[in-house]
Amino acid sequence: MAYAGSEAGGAGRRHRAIKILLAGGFGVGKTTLVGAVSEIRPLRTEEPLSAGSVDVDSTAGVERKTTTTVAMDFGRITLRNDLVLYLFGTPGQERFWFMWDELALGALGAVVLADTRRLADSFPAIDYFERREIPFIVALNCFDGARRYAAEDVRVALDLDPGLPIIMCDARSRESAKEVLITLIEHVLSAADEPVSR
Ligand SMILES: Nc1nc2c(ncn2[C@@H]2O[C@H](COP(=O)(O)OP(=O)(O)OP(=O)(O)O)[C@@H](O)[C@H]2O)c(=O)[nH]1
Ligand SMILES: [Mg+2]
Repeated sequence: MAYAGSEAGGAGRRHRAIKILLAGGFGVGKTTLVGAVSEIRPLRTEEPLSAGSVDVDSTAGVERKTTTTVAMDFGRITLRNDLVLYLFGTPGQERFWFMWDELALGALGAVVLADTRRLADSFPAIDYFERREIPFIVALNCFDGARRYAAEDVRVALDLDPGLPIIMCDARSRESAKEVLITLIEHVLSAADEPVSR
């Protein structure tokens, strides 16, 4: 499989394939977003929530949730006819985080999907990408009935840099999910333009 920045195709046609990660806390809508935006039937690794999980993983706000991702979600989207994104959704449950290092290999950037009702669940993902210097944006999945917060309030709560994009989205909507991915690509490109500070 082609990863970040790889190019394929001959005779003047250059195709760029970019690997993007989608991370965030348990049940924030990662699998939903990959399913909404992918033009291939997404690969999913859903398993029923076990009885043991009930005490560990809060389903507050997503009470109807019955399954969880145990390895990854995988989808693909063509942004332009020469630009293809491969989207890897990470598992949200803490006990599967050992998968993240595998999934992060070769990733050009990441989206941290967050639910404002459980904002603190985003910290491990934010911390992970900051430590590895993988560019990321934060997308707030606006669940029905959840209170809306201004992006700047979320920035303060999550202690995010001023230049880091924070956008609202609906993980169920293809157009909204696409906008999230375009915002990330623009952020990655603008970060690449910045002079390296020493
Ligand atoms: N109302 C509403 N429900 C949503 C939205 N996004 C996801 N859901 C629901 O929320 C639940 C959790 O979504 P998932 O996509 O499984 O979340 P996840 O982040 O992949 O969860 P894990 O892999 O277990 O961490 C599902 O029942 C979805 O149908 C949304 O934007 N609005
Ligand atoms: Mg999932």
